[in-house]
Amino acid sequence: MAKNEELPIPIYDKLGPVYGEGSQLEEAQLRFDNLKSKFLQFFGHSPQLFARSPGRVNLIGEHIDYEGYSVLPMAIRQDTIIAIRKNETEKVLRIANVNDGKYSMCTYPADPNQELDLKNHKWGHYFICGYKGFYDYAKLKGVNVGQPVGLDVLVDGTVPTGSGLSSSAAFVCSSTIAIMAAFDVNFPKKELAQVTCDCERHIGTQSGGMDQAISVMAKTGFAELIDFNPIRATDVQLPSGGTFVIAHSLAESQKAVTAATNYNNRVVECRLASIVLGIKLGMKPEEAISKVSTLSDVEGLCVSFAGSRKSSDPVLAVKEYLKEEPYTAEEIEQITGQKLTSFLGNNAAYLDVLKAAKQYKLHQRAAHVYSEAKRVHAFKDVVSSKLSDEEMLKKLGDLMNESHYSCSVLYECSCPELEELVKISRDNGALGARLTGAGWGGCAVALVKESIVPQFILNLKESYYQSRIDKGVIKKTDLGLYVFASKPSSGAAIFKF
Ligand code: NG1
Ligand code: MG
Repeated sequence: MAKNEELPIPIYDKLGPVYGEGSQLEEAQLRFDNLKSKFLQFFGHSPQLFARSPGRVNLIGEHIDYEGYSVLPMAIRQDTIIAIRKNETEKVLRIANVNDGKYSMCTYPADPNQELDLKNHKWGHYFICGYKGFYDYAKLKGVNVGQPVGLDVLVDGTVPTGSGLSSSAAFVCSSTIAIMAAFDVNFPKKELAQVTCDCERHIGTQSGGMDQAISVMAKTGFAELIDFNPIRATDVQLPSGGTFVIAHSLAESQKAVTAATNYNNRVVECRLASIVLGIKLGMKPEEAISKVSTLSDVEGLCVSFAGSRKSSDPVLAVKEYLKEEPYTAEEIEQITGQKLTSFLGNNAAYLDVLKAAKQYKLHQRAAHVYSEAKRVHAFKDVVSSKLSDEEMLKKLGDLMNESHYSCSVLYECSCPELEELVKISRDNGALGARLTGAGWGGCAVALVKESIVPQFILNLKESYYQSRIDKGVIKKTDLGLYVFASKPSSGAAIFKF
């Protein structure tokens, strides 16, 4: 039997295989009916087909995908659904949203070579990422898709934006898949995972491939261990008796807008840390600059002699070779013998980081990445061990807490709201709780004993959300959108009916 990642995106003629049964299926049916009738209203004809791709919650392995390390997310039920139709008469891309009060229609030329105006961020840009990605890949594979035609597109997303649940990947993946299906093409999942990861970078964030990989490859009932280079997904069966509760801090992290000081800044710090570490571990500066791009690239060189005992633990090498005080650009340039702009300057996003940064915390960022990479494998090992479910859950919770500490203290990607939410979660019986996704706002994920989940959610409502409802930050009736328990859901799909 072909492996999951080798298979193409499944094509269904009904919703059941993805949305199950009962109220969930009914809800999905209503959404698709609404999408179909609104499409007709907007564009005057019916859609050709539909595509969906889910958001995800990352259980452990934060900010390490772009460093080449494995991560462990699961897909959630919230997703982006897209209706699409080729339009041979009008050569434009018309991208509309069912929520047209918040997201008004965007139009773009039907030109796969267009550049996105990043200074003028529009929600439709994410669709164009998929559009460019599809054409680039079709060309690479020698698939003839003819002259560009117009596309009519209607989007309905239920993944909360700026929440660390990857609404962006749900949108980019469903877009790419809808376009691909509209051209009657279907690529294997692992190729799509790579294409969508690469093309989302057109938005400016220099992200890793976790979100797209899980969105494309997820399977109902499983979290997935995602490896990179090459992309691979291994099913992870979570122990019974535990549930993951996702809670939004209500601080929205606008990653596309704050990239230069937050997300991309950390990508650059890791890049610099890997080069400096490579040099300290014996590489020639020119060699390190040309060959090393991630911390995983230099892990093999990491030998340290702390306490006169030889060790190949990269965390110890960081302690020995990277100073704790932040580095200035000049200090790094002295070590590398080159201007930072000369080896990072060909990437506009990196250039923005260099302009904004005053110093670089190489020790802390590298310490986080190497220790977090170990925690991912520890998590996987616990799940596959012979421990009782109860013991497993306790250990998984501990690992999640350690991960949060590292994100918060070493990677500095938390924020006061997330700290409060994580503390409240633990105070109310969570076995572990941590920020999830990029951070600087967005959601926390807590591992909670199944038996106390309803009470846990009630307590969170009381201690975290009530004051925010009173202040009018959110509506009481919307609470279910901000705090919910989640089971591992399925990956991307195409619907033709
Ligand atoms: P979020 O913020 O959840 O979309 C981002 C990156 C991931 C990963 C995490 C941090 C994008 C599209 N995704 O996720 O690749 O690096 O942060 O672990 O930016
Ligand atoms: Mg995202």
